[in-house]
Amino acid sequence: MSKVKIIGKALNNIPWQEKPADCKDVMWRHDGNPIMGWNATKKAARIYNSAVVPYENGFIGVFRADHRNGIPQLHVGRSMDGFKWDIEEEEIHWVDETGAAYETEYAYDPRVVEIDGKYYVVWCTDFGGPTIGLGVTEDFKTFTRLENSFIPFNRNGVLFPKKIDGKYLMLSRPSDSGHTPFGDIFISQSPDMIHWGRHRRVMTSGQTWWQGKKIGAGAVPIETTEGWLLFYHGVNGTCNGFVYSIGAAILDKDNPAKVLYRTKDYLMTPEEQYEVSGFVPNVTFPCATLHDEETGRIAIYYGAADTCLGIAYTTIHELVNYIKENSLLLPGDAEDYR
Ligand code: BMA
Repeated sequence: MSKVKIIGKALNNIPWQEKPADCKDVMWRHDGNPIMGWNATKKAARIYNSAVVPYENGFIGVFRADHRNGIPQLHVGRSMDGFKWDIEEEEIHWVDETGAAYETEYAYDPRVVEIDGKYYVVWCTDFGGPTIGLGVTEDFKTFTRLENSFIPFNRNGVLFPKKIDGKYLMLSRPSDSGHTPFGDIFISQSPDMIHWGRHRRVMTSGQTWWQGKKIGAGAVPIETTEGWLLFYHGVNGTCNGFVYSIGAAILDKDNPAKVLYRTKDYLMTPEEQYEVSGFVPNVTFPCATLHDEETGRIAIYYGAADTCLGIAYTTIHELVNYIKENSLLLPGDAEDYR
């Protein structure tokens, strides 16, 4: 079988640890997890569900920080090695396209993607209810808000890193205003990042219990020789609340509305102390990856128990083959992809 490859850039300084000899899984945890714990800055009680990208000689990111009033805001953080982060004390203050202040009451679960030298931030914003906010920065100092992508209620907006057929693509998960006991992953197209349409349902929740309640796109999809690799979260409803695990899917290269394969079983589920206990127990929530085209290494950044940040690792060839061999499509998947 030919080697599966990432289509992208080399990243020689990717945070990395080899798979432990006794590990039987396709994804393994960083042995220094969590990389960020309680009270990382004066304002921030908990930093988790955050997005990082390569920048200059190191890394930069937009971090979800729950302030001590309980309200989440977005903060910029910088790192040379991807493990130790310096988080700005002040949250991001947005301006609109005229330069006037344009803030929201809360902001959470950011994703960041570079498209043609600009960094787009997608997050869950307040717009008469939670929905997808979109903004852009070139220097991580001035952050400009663009039109909110969708009307309420929606969460887990994830932009693709390039246009396909001349269109920007965004995954999202229509929801309710609360903690949403349902949810499938949809995809929408836009010619200009303002007008979104041609919505299609990509993947459904249900059937396998770990993702029976709802699913949501996690990290920005990674382009590979086999299609788009998408890490996502799957939620199990239990007698004692939700459990958030990590799965992955491969979407068609030319039309990512069509899911080709998706993991029957989760890749990772809350097991470690910092994942099973915290502000919200039993959450592993992926929001970003770093990846290296040359070695095929992938580092996944995930929020743990809505309290801290962890890293997990995998490699592209092993993971994609695992997904293909252990795939189960659910009723409704790729039903209307056109
Ligand atoms: C979701 C979001 C996430 C959070 C998850 C688990 O609805 O609020 O930020 O990680 O619930 O609490």
